[in-house]
Order: sequence, then structure tokens, then C-alpha cells
Amino acid sequence: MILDILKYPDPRLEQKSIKVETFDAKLHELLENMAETMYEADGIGLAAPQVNEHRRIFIIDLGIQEGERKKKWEFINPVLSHGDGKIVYEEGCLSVPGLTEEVTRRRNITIDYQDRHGKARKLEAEGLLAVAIQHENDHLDGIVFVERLSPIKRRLAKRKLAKQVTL
Ligand code: QAP
Ligand code: CO
Repeated sequence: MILDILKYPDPRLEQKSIKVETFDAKLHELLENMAETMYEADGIGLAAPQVNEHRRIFIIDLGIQEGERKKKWEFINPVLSHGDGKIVYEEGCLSVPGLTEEVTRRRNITIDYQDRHGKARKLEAEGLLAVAIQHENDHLDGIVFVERLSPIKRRLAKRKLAKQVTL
């Protein structure tokens, strides 16, 4: 089932998400619906709060970059720790259609998380995957990438978005 994606500046995108405690069929159904929604929208990442489910879940599939879907990652209850090194990447967001801006993030991160069965896992990521993880993890804390821009760029972005007709 395709879910509705909340659009910035919807205040529900600012809500902080809560930890997942139950790893059941309902959770798996949400994960499947999120994947369907992300693929239909041609996204590479989607966090549960973007579909108004305020739980600590996000999915990522960077495969579209190479013209095909490769690997779908599912992250539940993620905890990030970062190495040093910065990366600047031109980010977009399914909740902010039509806007892309450069955001500075950590180049290398480690993420501790649970899979859909509740099993504890750990991943070291760098480059685009690390950027995507940080972008999606921000959604769980109610942060949209527009809020990571410098005050000047943020104001310009907000003006542009306010003028834009949302489909
Ligand atoms: C988050 O972003 C992300 O404006 C996922 O018209 C961003 O899937 C991860 C999209 C940067 C890594 C690097 C945006 C689709 C999709 C748009 C997305 C649009 C159509 C954004
Ligand atoms: Co986003």
C-alpha cells in the first residue's frame, strides 16, 4: 500500500519518534508499505515519521543510482556514532519535493541498530550511505535537512518552497 508522505513544513515532521519494542507482522507490513512508497516516489531513503508513523525506523536503497534497485537496508532503533571527516552532498528529501541544497555531514559513521526481527546489528558506512543514514536519522529526531542549512540559505529555501505549488 502506498502511504501519504508528509510535506515540509508540516509540524508533524518535527515530532520526535519513539523506540520500536515489538517486532511483529504489523511492523513488517509498515516496512513493506514504506518500501512501496519510497520506490513509487523514486526516493533513495524514507523514515517512518515521513509517513506519519512516529517510530524509530527508516529504510534506504541507493540502488537507483546505478539504474536498478540493489540493496534495501532496514534500520530500526538506530544509534549513530561518527568518525572524523566531513562530506558535502547535495541533498533532497521526499518531504521537500523540488528543493536540493548542499549539506555538510560526517563522512564515516558507525550505526548500531536492529533488523526487522529485533536482532542487534552494526554497520560501518561512508560516503553516500553514511549521508543517507544521517539524513534519515535526523527525521527520527524531527529534523528536516532544511534546518541544517546556514540561516541565509535556510531563509532562501523557505521562501522558494512557500512560492512553489505543491502537487
Ligand atoms: C534522503 O532523499 C537522502 O526533491 C533521501 O522531487 C538525500 O529520496 C539521502 C526526491 C540525500 C542521501 C542523500 C526529492 C525525489 C527524493 C525530490 C530522497 C524530488 C523527488 C529524495
Ligand atoms: Co528526508
